[in-house]
Amino acid sequence: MEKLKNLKSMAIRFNLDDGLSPDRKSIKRMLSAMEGMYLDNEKLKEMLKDGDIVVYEFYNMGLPEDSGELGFGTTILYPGKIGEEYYFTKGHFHSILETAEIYYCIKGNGYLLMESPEGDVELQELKPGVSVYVPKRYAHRSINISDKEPLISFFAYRADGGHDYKTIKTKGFRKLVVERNGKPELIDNPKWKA
Ligand code: PAN
Ligand code: ZN
Repeated sequence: MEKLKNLKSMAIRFNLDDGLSPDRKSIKRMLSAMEGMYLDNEKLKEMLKDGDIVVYEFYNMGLPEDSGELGFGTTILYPGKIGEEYYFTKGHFHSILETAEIYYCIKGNGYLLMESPEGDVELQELKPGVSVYVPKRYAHRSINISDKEPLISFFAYRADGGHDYKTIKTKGFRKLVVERNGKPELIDNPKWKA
């Protein structure tokens, strides 16, 4: 029994219906924190007049940021659109660019949009039971294309990878997923800055 103490294992519960954990507090990304990230920022501002809302929430287990550790948790991305753009997560590169990541979709429907600094774009559909491997060097963003269900995924990556949000915030992704004629479409981002 003594030895068990040193294993420092942990069991964290994530609810399969709502993606939330009763064991940890989630980080909530409000609509107000997404200012300037969607194409139609005027629409976002208009929506904010009716009050702030949670666009997505996710977990940070607070593990030491050591190369041997893993950061993991769920992301719950709620359904909605701003203009013709579906709700998405901010998206980021990892500070250690050579960091890969695993996503495993539990619920909902959407996409994982990925982009390398050289401009290679990858798009993978997320639906329950699908695991997506995000290669090292690729920025990544979740997009929820459902109009009613949250998109829930589990993720894991090296805990010292860090997050670089600045590049995406200032340049954006080269591509966007928008709804046209009731269907998702991948388009060039007219606001993308080289
Ligand atoms: C995920 C994301 C999470 C929230 O845990 O951090 O989905 O998205 P943003 O971080 O882009 O706001 C992950 O990819 N971690 O590395
Ligand atoms: Zn990541």
